[in-house]
Amino acid sequence: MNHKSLLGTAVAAALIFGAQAASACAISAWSTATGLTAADTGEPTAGFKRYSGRCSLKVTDAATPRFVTDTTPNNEASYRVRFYYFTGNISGATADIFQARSTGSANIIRVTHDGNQLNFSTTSGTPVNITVADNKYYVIELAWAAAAGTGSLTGTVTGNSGTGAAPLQAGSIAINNLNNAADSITEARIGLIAGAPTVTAPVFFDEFDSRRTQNPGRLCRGDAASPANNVVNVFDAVAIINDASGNPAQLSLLQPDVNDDGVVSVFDAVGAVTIAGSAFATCN
Ligand SMILES: [Ca+2]
Ligand SMILES: [Ca+2]
Ligand SMILES: [Ca+2]
Repeated sequence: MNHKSLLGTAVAAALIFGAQAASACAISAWSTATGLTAADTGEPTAGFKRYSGRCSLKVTDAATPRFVTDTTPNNEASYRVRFYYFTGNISGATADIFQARSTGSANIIRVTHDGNQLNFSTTSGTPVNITVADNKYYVIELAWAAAAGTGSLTGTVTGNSGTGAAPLQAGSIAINNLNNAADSITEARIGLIAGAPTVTAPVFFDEFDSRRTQNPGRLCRGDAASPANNVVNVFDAVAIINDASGNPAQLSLLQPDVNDDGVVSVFDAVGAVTIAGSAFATCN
């Protein structure tokens, strides 16, 4: 997938880590991998913490760079991205967990994690810190644009939502009025890309989606019963209980981890029931 034509206004460049069926997890949707192989993807039954579907990407150490790259972007002046990040437990140094780069290998968008905070920056403007907890899933949503005086990097970090109905926003990014018309994006990377923190508990990545002009949006939290209907009801709670049973045949192919702790348990089913009785029972 080295061609550069997929990223359209309405076409998702969704790069998952495996088919949504009982097949092996993979990184083959990505253009290249550095320090990672298919063995770094896997299912919950093998201890992999996924947000959606059966598979996710695990990074267990940062001694050498470990990341996957999407070279689909083609000198984009507008770029929207969403991915799910499980924070693990890292310390001692700051790691780049996301980079969107130019043809000259400059970081146009950079996201780092030091074990306590995510830091969001672009080529100018004031970087933004957002505090995150260890061992929780967060969805990072970013929108970037190049322009003379009106360029911007905006976005949100949402996660560690517990079993309450409302998803919790950890923070937002609003870096505006940038003179960045010369910037463009030609590749994106996720992983522990640079920096060498101590990784006491691994980090995970899931459900990367990037587009030119549309926000990919978040997946429907708690919508766990196939087929996806963007509605959370008792059938989803049942699917979560089935997932929690540990039977590989009963794994949810959707989003059973309501409380964003990386494992599926009865607490997630309780959360789904709470969502079902709330204004969040229907996702947009
Ligand atoms: Ca997944
Ligand atoms: Ca549902
Ligand atoms: Ca959970």
